[in-house]
Amino acid sequence: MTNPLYQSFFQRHRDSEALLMIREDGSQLSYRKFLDIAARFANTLVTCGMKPGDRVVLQVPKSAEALAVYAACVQSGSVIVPLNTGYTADEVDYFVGDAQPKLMICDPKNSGGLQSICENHSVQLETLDAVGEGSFAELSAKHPETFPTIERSIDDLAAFLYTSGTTGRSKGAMLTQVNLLSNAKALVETWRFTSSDVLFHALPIFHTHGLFVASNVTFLAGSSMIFMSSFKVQQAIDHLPKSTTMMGVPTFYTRLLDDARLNRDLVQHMRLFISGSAPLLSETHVAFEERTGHRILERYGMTETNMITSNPYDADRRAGTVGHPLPGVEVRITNQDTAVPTQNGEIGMIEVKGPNIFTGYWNMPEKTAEEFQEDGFFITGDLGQLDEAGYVQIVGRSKDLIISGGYNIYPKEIELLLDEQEGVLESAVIGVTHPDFGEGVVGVLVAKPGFTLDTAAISTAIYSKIARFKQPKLLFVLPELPRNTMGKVQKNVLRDQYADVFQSQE
Ligand code: MLC
Ligand code: AMP
Repeated sequence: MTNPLYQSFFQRHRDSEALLMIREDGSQLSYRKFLDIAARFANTLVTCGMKPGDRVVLQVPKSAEALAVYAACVQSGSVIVPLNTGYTADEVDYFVGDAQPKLMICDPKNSGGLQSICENHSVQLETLDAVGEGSFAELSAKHPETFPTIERSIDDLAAFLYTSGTTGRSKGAMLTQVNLLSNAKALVETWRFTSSDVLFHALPIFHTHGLFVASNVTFLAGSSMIFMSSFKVQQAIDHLPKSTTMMGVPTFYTRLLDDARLNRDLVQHMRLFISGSAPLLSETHVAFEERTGHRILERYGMTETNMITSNPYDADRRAGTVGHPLPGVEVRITNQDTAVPTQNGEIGMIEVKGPNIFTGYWNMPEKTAEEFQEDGFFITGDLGQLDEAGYVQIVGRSKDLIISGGYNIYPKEIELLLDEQEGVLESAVIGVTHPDFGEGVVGVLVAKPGFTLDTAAISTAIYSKIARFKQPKLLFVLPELPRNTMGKVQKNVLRDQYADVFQSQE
């Protein structure tokens, strides 16, 4: 039997009584017990009719059992499609229709709303709640704790992760075993993870950061996790003294800095703090070091590429940079117009190649082709430059993207929805500096002739349509949108105009 991902992450620990995780309620779970659950789940997936390569959509609260569904998918050759728990039924309808899974597992709280959607798509619906109970767990109870691991090759699919796009339609990034395995190996090596590490894990497990970066590194190194359902400062204060590492988005770090209890004593047991998914402000980097003595290690990645660069473990961790390419990963900066590699620190497009890069967007070969150069480099849509020591600096984005608290929000999707509202002629959605989330979403509306817009009514109207985190935190009405001579909306003018709206709310 070969199944490289299962062998590397799980098989090695199959009979190990070593600690995999401490849950939020303080209970402990060994690798062996976790893999017993995963094996029962793998049997359940098979009895639900799942064959290797079939998709299972997972939209459940974070729990050890939710993570065991991932392990079960790896063992049974199923492709996991994790979804943000904030997505509404309308959004889930699109993902289920697009991914064409055999099975969806959801939070029991949402099953009423999702039942008809799943029926329409001929998808079986089961449930799993925040403590790992639900119809899926019940089905698994009758199955054995062993499962004959399904043979998979390194190029077989392991996961689809949906990522929005400039057109507003989400795309399923297809990730293979080698994408995940090569990246986990590079990260364990670069960040020196060992079985002695204890990771404070407070990230969601439906995105690359919490599911792949944090969990895969743990599995590969045989480390342990303190596994929290979400990030809360009080829990970080309670658990950092028992941890050795933490991974977070910049909001985790700014929230910690806002608490006077964060000091050197609290984190003296810590070995490494890692930040990613959104830009870490230099001032956060500096303030964190002053308060704790730790220099945060910033890294850079993307759903389609896994992790691309990292600041060094031993050498200088430079604030405002994302470090060097990971082992086995090639990065180049190219001119935006000519696509020729830039010289002497010139700003250009960040392009990347390596075993970490996804195989394409599900059912979207044209979209996939658009994002690769002919020589196989993937165009990230981020703009960057190299400093004199070869550190990559991200200086902007060529894609119209807002990153709020580490979540990506594509303005087009929100604009399409705002434009549908009664009396709205057109809209523009921008991200401006937000003290907690880094960037916050602002919507700017223009009324149709003869209409007066009620922004509160519009907020209410879109409430159940899209995930809360994507919804504009503020809406403004203008007589018209600023446009350049080509007629293109000048979002930079709007960003300047509304630059301080969240600051002034504090
Ligand atoms: C929550 N809210 C947000 C938000 N998170 N709004 C904007 N941006 C966000 N990120 C809103 C909720 O809808 C709610 O609104 C209110 O804020 C409070 O919700 P909450 O659930 O209590 O929020 P909180 O627990 O404080 O969550 C904030 C957070 C969380 C920063 C801890 O968003 C988080 O864990 N982010 C991490 C995202 C992540 O893992 N990204 C990795 C992507 S992978 P209301 O109005 O309803 O009250 C990737 C690749 C890579 O990017 O390189 O890693
Ligand atoms: P996602 O599509 O959710 O995977 O988000 C990927 C995007 O997050 C990248 O293309 C970057 O724009 C951004 N990103 C990730 N890490 C960093 C970082 N350390 N600094 C700045 N931006 C980042």
